[in-house]
Amino acid sequence: KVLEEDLRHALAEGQIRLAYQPIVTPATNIVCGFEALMRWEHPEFGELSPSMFIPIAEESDLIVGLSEWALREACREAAQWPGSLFVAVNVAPAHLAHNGFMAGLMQALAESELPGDRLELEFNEAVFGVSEELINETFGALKTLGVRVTLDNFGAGISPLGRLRNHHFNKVKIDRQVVQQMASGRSRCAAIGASIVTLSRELGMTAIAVGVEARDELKAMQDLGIKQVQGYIYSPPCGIEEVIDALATGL
Ligand code: G
Ligand code: G
Ligand code: MN
Repeated sequence: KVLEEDLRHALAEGQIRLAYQPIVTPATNIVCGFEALMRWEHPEFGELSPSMFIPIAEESDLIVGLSEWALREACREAAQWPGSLFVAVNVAPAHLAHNGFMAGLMQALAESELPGDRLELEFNEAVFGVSEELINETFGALKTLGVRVTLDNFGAGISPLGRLRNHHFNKVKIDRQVVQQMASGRSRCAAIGASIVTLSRELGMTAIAVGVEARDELKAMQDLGIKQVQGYIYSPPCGIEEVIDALATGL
């Protein structure tokens, strides 16, 4: 409750910012985009992770405002990056289900002048709590803007395959736990990893691996033909200044 009260003022007080983690093509080591990850610099408790405060925001009325802010801020910052680098933004289900979602998104693109095809939206499995009709209608509108959609944390939970049949995600992000298990050399884990990659390909989705930390994990992902990798092996999430410096001096 104390945190909820603090969170209510955190945006206005400028305590919330976005960190960015590169997403890399492993064959060439070329960065193709960044995922925006929220950070809260709490005046008393220091830096708080979103895994701690996003659930608080979701239980209150704060999540839509935070999620809208993240989308606008990410578009604004990414518009300054060179070339075709994309930014991936996590979108809370309540934000997607909110009336003003598409209007806010179009405004974020218009005011930043970020081309739609440089924006990706990440949804975790909780998005399947939103009605099929609304998801499809919204995904259709996003597609006309060129905005891509990613299913986040795939393999971590129940992963309803029936819903994958009905919705057109452009990407699936393989969960860190699955990545670790895939590299463990256990055949049952490898089978699950391989089938996620096959399923993605058959459904026309790009598979991306997240949370890759070690060389053997990276090798396992490359052996499976995964074209995009995100994890500490390349870089942790960094502040925007560091990202801009790195983009200027070469990554
Ligand atoms: O960066 P970190 O590993 O601490 O993030 C923890 C979780 O918080 C991740 O699962 C991520 O999806 C989620 N998260 C990070 N930033 C945002 C955000 O801007 N919006 C939403 N809805 N979730 C976020
Ligand atoms: O939205 P999503 O759950 O995909 O967010 C990715 C989360 O994973 C972020 O909170 C980020 O800080 C975290 N992360 C990214 N790379 C690694 C990694 O290599 N190892 C671990 N432990 N966490 C990671
Ligand atoms: Mn994510």
